[in-house]
Amino acid sequence: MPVELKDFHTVARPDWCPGCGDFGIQVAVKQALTNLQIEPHKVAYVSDIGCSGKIVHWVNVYGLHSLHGRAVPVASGVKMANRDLTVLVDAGDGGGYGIGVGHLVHALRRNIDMTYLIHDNMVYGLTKGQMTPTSCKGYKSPSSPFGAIEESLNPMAMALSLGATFVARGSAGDAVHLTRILEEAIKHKGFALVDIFQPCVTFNKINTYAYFLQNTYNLDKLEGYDRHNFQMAMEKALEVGKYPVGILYQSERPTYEEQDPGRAHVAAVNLDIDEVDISALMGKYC
Ligand SMILES: Cc1ncc(C[n+]2csc(CCOP(=O)(O)OP(=O)(O)O)c2C)c(N)n1
Ligand code: SF4
Repeated sequence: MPVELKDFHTVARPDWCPGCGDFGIQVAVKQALTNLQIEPHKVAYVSDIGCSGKIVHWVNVYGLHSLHGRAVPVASGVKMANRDLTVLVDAGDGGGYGIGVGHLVHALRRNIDMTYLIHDNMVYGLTKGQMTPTSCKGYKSPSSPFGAIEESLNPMAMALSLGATFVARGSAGDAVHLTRILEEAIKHKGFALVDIFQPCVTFNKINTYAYFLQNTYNLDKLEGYDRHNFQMAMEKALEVGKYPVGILYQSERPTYEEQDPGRAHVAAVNLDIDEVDISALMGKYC
């Protein structure tokens, strides 16, 4: 039976603030999975803590709401144990680029096959609007009342410099374009980072839907842009002024799991353990 959009709906309804950009991301995820005809039971969706993290409650697939900053290691374990699953991971910019940035660095190096969606609203949404690593310099918030002193993090350039094989940016306000990006990210063999501009309509009154509309342009419409050209991608990532949205970069490199010695073709979940004798091991502890 063909997979339909409604297969991904849940009975429970999201409790995000009306107008939150997370709605657009949720629609795009469901639509991308439908377009790719991936059955719900073949998807594992791991999330961080935050408003963004609640997404796994409202997409009808295997979901795991993990710890703040720790969604990537949990998802890595899922993929290593069952490589047949399509693994999606979601986090906010606080979880993904703040407390969890170390895990992102190593995930980029490892290139485990999964898609990492960062709901980049440039604030900590769930804890009421404090600045995050992607807040613009000068951004005033409860934790930066005189304006953010630090330069904001450039996740696109960071990912490229760490050997990323898929780097993209989308906008929650354009769910159609975001769906196309997510389809490519999910199909990509390796770690795909998709940063998504996601307006937090309650706490961020600067980086709004209108702001992102005015300050982005679509890379797909840029004549001559080659997403397989690292130099071009880095130039775009470092560009000052408007933000490019679309797939900045894609390349091929063996995944971590393919290179895992002895287990290159066997997921742990498929190992035949019936004949394994653990009595000697157990003897040590009895
Ligand atoms: C280890 C840990 N530190 C801090 C918190 C408190 N906390 C919960 S959500 C959150 C921030 C969420 O912001 P972000 O990751 O940007 O996601 P958003 O809510 O904006 O989607 C924080 C600091 C926590 N739950 N666990
Ligand atoms: S606080 Fe912001 S990010 Fe959280 S649900 Fe409301 S609008 Fe969305």
